[in-house]
Amino acid sequence: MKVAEAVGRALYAAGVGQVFGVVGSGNFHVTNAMIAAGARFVAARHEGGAATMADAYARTSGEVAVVSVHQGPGLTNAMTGIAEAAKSRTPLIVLAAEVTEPRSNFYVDQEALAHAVGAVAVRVTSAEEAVEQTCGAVRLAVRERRTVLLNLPLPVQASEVPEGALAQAAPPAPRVAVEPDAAEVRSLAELLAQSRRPVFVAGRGARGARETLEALAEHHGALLATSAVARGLFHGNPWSLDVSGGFASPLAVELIQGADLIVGWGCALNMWTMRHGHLIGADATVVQVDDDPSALGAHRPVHLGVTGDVQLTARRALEAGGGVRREGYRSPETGAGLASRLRWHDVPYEDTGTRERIDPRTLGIALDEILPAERVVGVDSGNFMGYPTMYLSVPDEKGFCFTQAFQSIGLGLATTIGAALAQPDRLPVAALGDGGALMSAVELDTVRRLGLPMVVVVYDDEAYGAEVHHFGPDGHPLDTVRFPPTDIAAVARGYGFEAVTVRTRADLKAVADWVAGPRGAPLLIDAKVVADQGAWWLEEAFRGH
Ligand SMILES: Cc1ncc(C[n+]2csc(CCOP(=O)(O)OP(=O)(O)O)c2C)c(N)n1
Ligand SMILES: [Mg+2]
Repeated sequence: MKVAEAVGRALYAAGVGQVFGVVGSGNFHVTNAMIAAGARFVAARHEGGAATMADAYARTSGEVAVVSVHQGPGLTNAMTGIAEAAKSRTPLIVLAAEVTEPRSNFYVDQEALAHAVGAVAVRVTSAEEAVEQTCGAVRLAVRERRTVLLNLPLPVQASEVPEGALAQAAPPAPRVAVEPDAAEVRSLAELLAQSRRPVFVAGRGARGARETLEALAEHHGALLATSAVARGLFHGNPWSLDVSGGFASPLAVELIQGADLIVGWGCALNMWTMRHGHLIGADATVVQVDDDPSALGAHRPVHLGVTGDVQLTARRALEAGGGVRREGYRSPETGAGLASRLRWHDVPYEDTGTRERIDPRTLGIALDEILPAERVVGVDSGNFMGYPTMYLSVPDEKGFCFTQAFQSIGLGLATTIGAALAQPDRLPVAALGDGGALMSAVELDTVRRLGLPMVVVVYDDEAYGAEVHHFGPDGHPLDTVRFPPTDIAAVARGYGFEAVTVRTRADLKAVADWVAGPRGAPLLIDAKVVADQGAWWLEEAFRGH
């Protein structure tokens, strides 16, 4: 057996069942070996899409995924998606063929590329060590939550592995949950017991810990919020504030600002989630719980940092808590406010729509009603991005996939494909700007080919709205960021989609008809949106750079 085949089989034996990619000569055999072993392969049309599909799949399924690329340009095409995954600490294997001869056309320093974007580089160096090195890469991805580039040099791929080499391939032991220090747990329990208006802000690290956090919050009368990446975690809980940060509703902002104790659970408490600290009251005590000690206080000072797994720490704090259950922040008045005024849907606004263009808020409210609630929403970057995040509700934390750590446009469609494949029973909804949609349009082909029953919503302002709203008010020329109309519905039909151009609320009838069935083809909604005003969450983005 050649190394290429052994590596593919070893990856499958190590627990990787899903591979995305664009296949060229250099990764042909290794990818086929994964498929022969039992893995599912999805061909993307661009490596950038493949990388992001794998990232979103890994995030949503909780399993390590592989993106397989050709040497050189296959890898450079994938770099934006790899940077996003690495910044998000997605356990992902980037399986890349590699040329080691600098005069080859395909040569680039692949190891340096990985380092440049925060990924770890590993190389298969010999036939003897190929299987162990492959399993080591998976171990690193799972245990350290890293995005790992596994370089497969062409000469090594062609060599023969020793007899029985695959016998040692096995899935890595899972990451061990970090037990918190007892003294730190005591301090946390004391702060909770003293607090009168506690708020929990849960991040990606809190996924899977819903019930324990809810129990602890109930004991101390805490309200529950999430960062954007964990949106949906407390869906349905009457004390949930939904998302904290730029997309938070006015009532959520008011209540978070009124907290006397904020506990971040597996959450960076970064400038987005805390609006540059604006959401933290002057006298509020801030606590952060994270199983990675380097995360504690990394974005803002905290009064107490607890190194520990979220679930374990919450459980220990519950055990240490004692005492009686308290009302805390859960007064009848707060409850009544949450029931009637929390949702963006409940916030009055003046509809700015015309016969030619729909108000994006009106669009969001209508789509939220029309589209089935069992959905998974992927969001691209741009001025529009708050609208789907604020108006489209999601059933749980797996219903929202937010690949925004690198703030790249063009990742939203591939994000939704990856998240959809991990949850085939849900309606996938991709929310894109016209800029991001046209940048990534090739993957409409992948949606159609896979038969995904996806709804793609394009918030089409015929511009890079983010830039228009940033520079327009100062009178700068905007010709570089405005475009003549593109018939994106026609583009989608070319890829085999059903498509509708939406200018008014009434045009959404076509969406309701599609939902009613049989959903034989995916649907693209080219929503010509009003673009008079910049979204205020964007101001935050420009402040933060
Ligand atoms: C890959 C990449 N290129 C450029 C940018 C800068 N940028 C940020 S938002 C944006 C405009 C996006 O336009 P569109 O998708 O139509 O969304 P809109 O802002 O109009 O709502 C651009 C070009 C970026 N973030 N990422
Ligand atoms: Mg736009």
